[in-house]
Amino acid sequence: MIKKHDKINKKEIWAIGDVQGCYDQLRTLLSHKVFSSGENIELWFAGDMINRGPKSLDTIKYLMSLNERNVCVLGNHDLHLLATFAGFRKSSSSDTLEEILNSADVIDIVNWIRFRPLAHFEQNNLMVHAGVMAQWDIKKTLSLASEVQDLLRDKNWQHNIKKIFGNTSLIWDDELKGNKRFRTITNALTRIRLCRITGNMVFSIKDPDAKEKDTNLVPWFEMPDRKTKDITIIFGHWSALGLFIQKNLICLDTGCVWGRSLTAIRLNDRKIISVPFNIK
Ligand SMILES: [Mn+2]
Repeated sequence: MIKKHDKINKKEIWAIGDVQGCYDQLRTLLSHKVFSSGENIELWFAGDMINRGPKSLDTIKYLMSLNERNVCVLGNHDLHLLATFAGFRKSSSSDTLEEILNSADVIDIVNWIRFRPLAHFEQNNLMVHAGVMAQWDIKKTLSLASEVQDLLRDKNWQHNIKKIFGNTSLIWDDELKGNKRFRTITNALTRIRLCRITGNMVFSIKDPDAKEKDTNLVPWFEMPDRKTKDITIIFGHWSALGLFIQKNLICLDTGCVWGRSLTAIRLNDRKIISVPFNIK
């Protein structure tokens, strides 16, 4: 007889990097034989499911059609769609969100997106789109993520959304209140790459080797005394870093939307599969 916990332990979690509307590549990736065993497989998406790529509408509708066991955390581009829909942010020339905004299903899509989490934690794995602040332990990370999730899930979310956009404050302080607090949480979870050693987030630099030129700059995960060091953190957002795997860190943004590849990793054994942007 199979006990319930045996079944749970057999679960295979596959984490997938930034899709950004690369629907054909996603479907090709998921047609790999490793996904054919079906029901014990759970897919985790590291955010930025849409925008910049060619097929954001197909991508989001496909993700919405997946079983509820699958997990999508929100990235900056997903939040940008919500803010654009709410009229708070304008589309930029590089956006490819019009097909969603003009879709007859836009309300369902927006409502689905705004109920996704900003952080997901299970079996000592934390998935966020970008990163976490050094001072946050796992309990605090999840609790802060839920503060922003509550804003997005509220019936007044279209009013609330302006509270999460903006670059102040760039440094975490437990005493932050109101919009500064919400912005700092959102920026860390969905936009962080490099920090000053003082803890200030820096958004103008993407080069992972920037620390070679400026020793005050460090990737967020190399901040001293980071309180989540014992947890495996799965993230995307940093295509210049690319596939980056250490004992407790997995970056999965392999820049499919920039013509590179879409990557999935099985968390159980770290088997990797990937599909190039140019599918043969
Ligand atoms: Mn991103």
